[in-house]
Amino acid sequence: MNTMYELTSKRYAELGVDTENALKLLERVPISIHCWQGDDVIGFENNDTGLSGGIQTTGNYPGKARTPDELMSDFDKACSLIPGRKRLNLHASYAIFEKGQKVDRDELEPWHFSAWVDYAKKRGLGLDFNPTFFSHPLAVGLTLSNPDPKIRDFWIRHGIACRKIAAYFAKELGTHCLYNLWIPDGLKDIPADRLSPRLLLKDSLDQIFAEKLDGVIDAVEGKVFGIGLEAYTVGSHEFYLGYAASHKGVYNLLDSGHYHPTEVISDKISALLCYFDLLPLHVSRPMRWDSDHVVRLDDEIIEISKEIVRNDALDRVLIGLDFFDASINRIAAWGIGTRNMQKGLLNALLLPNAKLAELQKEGKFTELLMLQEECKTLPLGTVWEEYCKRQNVPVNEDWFNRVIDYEKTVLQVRA
Ligand code: RNT
Ligand code: ZN
Repeated sequence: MNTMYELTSKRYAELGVDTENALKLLERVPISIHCWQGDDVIGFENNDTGLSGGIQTTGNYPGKARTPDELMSDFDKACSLIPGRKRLNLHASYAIFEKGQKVDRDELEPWHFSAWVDYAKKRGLGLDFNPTFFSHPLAVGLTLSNPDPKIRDFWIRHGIACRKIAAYFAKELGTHCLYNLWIPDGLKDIPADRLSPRLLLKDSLDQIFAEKLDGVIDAVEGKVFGIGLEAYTVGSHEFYLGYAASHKGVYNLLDSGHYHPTEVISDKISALLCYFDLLPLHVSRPMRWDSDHVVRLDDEIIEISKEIVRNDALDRVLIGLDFFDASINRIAAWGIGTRNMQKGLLNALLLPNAKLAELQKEGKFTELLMLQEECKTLPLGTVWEEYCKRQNVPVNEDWFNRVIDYEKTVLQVRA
């Protein structure tokens, strides 16, 4: 008797799609999962500043991670529910200090992250890294664009220190480390001078990126606005695109929450692939603003995934996630968001992409519309279940029971 999967494979074969090949490709794609969903972007510094920089978590679901051990254990739990290759994306604010030790951001050193390297090594995870230019007493206004040289230099030193940490990750783990720089710099109300802060930022970046470091892939992340910074963002899209285009080895990261509400990053992927060999992403879900909701398998994730797959860019697009919802179980949030990213990719891998492109080229738009729509009801779920089974992770909604068990035995005890 044929299994569901075998029958499904035959159905896809009728369209010229090889499900085995799709599964083989999918299992090679690493997804960089952000540590900060686990603790609402708080980190381990205890500096009482709270989350700042125009980003916000809302909600107070019990059981968030409060210590490195808790965050590591929660991340392990999440990973056990997620198939395929994973990387871990850290922020500088997750440095692990010895008891009583206080190290400011400009003095961070690789060994403050050695526990993370041990953790990653044991699990075969690559690490990505972000300097943290928010939630700090010197990050009340501008950071890398601050006219006060003392403050700007502090943040330049932080940026440089973090690149060295990124290089240490790459060396220790034998895989690249994406160093992504995002700053909150901006103004609440209409500026009198938009140029000067940008020139200062440009100079700061030149200092931070001056040294070539093996294994480090540098990126800059622009955005349109943040809460309390509605009028002006120093690191805007045009600013960073220009910076990346004119500085070899620096890439422009696209965050799907950082554009106007009807503007999407799926359309930008092919545009940037014309000029850059690599394209880092922060996949998120904005709702009316950069709200960082958990990624759903929605139209935009499906479209982003298609752009990666059909442009043959699985090795060129560095997929990272960036969402933080504090109103739901955080391990489930990781699980739902990451599995959805992978389902999006699988969907794209199972489309007759060459055939669809041919129809466009030949101007057969009626047939193109028909086939695109027919493809939407192909049995993607059966192939996804087969993938989860082969990857030894729970196949269907049963994975949630494991989250609930963990909530009862571990998270609730934290309250
Ligand atoms: C903020 C950016 C940035 C942060 C993380 C925590 O708007 O998206 O990537 O979300 O660095
Ligand atoms: Zn982001």
